[in-house]
Amino acid sequence: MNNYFKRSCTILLSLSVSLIAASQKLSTEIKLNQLGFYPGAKKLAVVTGKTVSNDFYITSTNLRDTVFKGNLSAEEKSAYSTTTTRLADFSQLIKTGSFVVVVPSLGCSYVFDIGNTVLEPVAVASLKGYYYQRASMPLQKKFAGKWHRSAGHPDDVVYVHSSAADAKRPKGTLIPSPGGWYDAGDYNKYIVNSGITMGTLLSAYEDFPAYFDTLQTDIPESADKVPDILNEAIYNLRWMLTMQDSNDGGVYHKCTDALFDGMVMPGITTAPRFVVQKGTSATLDFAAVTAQAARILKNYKKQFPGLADSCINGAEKAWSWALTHPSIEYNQSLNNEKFSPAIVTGAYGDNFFNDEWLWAASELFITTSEGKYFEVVKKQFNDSISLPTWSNVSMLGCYSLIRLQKSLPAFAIVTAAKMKAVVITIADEYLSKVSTNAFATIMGQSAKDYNWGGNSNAANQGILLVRAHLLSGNTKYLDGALDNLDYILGRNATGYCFVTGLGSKSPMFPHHRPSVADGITEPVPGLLVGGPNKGMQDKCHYEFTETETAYIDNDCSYASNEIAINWNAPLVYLANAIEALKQKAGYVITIN
Ligand code: 9MR
Ligand code: 9MR
Repeated sequence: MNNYFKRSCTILLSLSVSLIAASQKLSTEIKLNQLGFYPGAKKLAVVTGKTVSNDFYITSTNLRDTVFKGNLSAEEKSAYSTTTTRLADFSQLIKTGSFVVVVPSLGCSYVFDIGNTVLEPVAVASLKGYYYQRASMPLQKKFAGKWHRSAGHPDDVVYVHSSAADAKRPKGTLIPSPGGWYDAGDYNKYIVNSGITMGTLLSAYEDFPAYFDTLQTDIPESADKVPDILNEAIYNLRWMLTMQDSNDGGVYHKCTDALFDGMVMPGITTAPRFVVQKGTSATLDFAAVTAQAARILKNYKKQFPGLADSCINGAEKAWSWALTHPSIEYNQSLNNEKFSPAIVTGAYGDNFFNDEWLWAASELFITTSEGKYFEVVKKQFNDSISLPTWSNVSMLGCYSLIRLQKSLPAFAIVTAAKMKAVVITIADEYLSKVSTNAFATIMGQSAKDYNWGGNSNAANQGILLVRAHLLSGNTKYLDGALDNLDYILGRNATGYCFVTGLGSKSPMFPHHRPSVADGITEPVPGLLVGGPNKGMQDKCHYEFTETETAYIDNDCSYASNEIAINWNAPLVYLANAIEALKQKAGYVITIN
């Protein structure tokens, strides 16, 4: 038996009179954040089964004590599946403890908690997730627990692929490219996807430095005087630095096998590794990350001698390369017609570069104050910027300019103000549509939210709302961000808590090579799966196939059940931002 029923209500022979016999059984038709709720925050469960009465109850886990009674809202039909919903709102309940929702004739929900620290587990586990993705080093039992493993992919010597060959580094040249995180369920390392991931994690730190200063995730570096989120990011940053060709500043698109490794542990693979063609998106994403890292690491010069300097030098060299190669696309299928061996791993191909220019220019401008970068920001910025994805990174630059607006020169203030307006406009639109969504979330207001890695849309929408909250001080935006975290943790049409190792019903079979191959029942913890994806590109057998239910907890399903560093990062941001802000937002209640 897996963890489905880990925390269900206790089955009792005698029940209090208010609860009918059916309450004894766990009902998966009651969907809610399976970790729980802060005492001072909104508390919603969604009932997707047919009910005979309008009542719901919140009771102790043994069903003996009823602590709250409420009415279900009228039935609504969801826009993106045949699911019908009724909301159970128990926001007024502020008593701390472990409870269940009971709906007569349906049964009871998974056990959830009300408490001031209920979301700490997701904040910590999502960040710790990166440690488990580390290439080239063994994961010790002391830090990795039962998921300890030997090192995988040393990458101390990798080939310069023919697509990347030039006079100074001809085909077959060997370079070192060790370390970094595996991208996802596969064992390759991609600069473009590392870009948005690092930008999101470094921004989490820049937005909440005091909070992260004390957040411990029990990684090998935890004993040093550096915040763990930076320690973790630096592990990948050092790898990224190896991906720049020091001869010209260009950055290789990825460090990869030619073919995906099998579903095996990382330590046993022997296929040769390659760095492939330098490209404009990889090089500009690299410039953005290293420019941002440089200004953060300035404060850690003692701990990391020379690292901040290497970063800013790398960023400037990358920028120069991009100026002379402004639109070099990494087009894998075209390359495969010309070069061998053919490379068939993740493509992260992108032929639209305005957003990478905007992001790199923003970070370089903030770090160096040089006007030439701001010229590019001004040229590339327009009001139509939208939620970030790996191929659309404009917003990351805007977030940074907004964050650091106080230190910007006067001539940049107007642009930063326009960026703020865009963020607030999008946030207001999200909130205005909450009532049109049957799960009362921002996620799922559009069918487009359910694409490959859609769960990261939920988290990225949450970040945008956190930013709107930081800009305005208005708690309604943070409440919206929390609604999307509730989505990720169980208040969704599938009823899954989408983070491995958390909640009562979470993915047991992610498309994640170590989790498949390690012989351990529980998957590697703290990893966010992609979630419902109407594309179902993997052609696996899906039990449910509607837009918001097209998810299957099967390791076949890389289109709905893989994990990826660019999906975990916004979850790290969202969960930790909410933790950092919970006191001020009034979510925490201390009863003496
Ligand atoms: O494991 C791979 C996963 O990381 C990718 O997201 C996915 C799509 O590119 O491909 C997976 O690899 C599969 C490959 O594409 C086809 N043969 C089976 C591989 C494992 O399921
Ligand atoms: O997240 C990527 C998604 O947006 C693309 O549609 C998909 C197909 O190209 O690839 C996804 O990224 C995968 C990458 O190519 C290889 N590693 C696993 C990534 C997550 O599935």
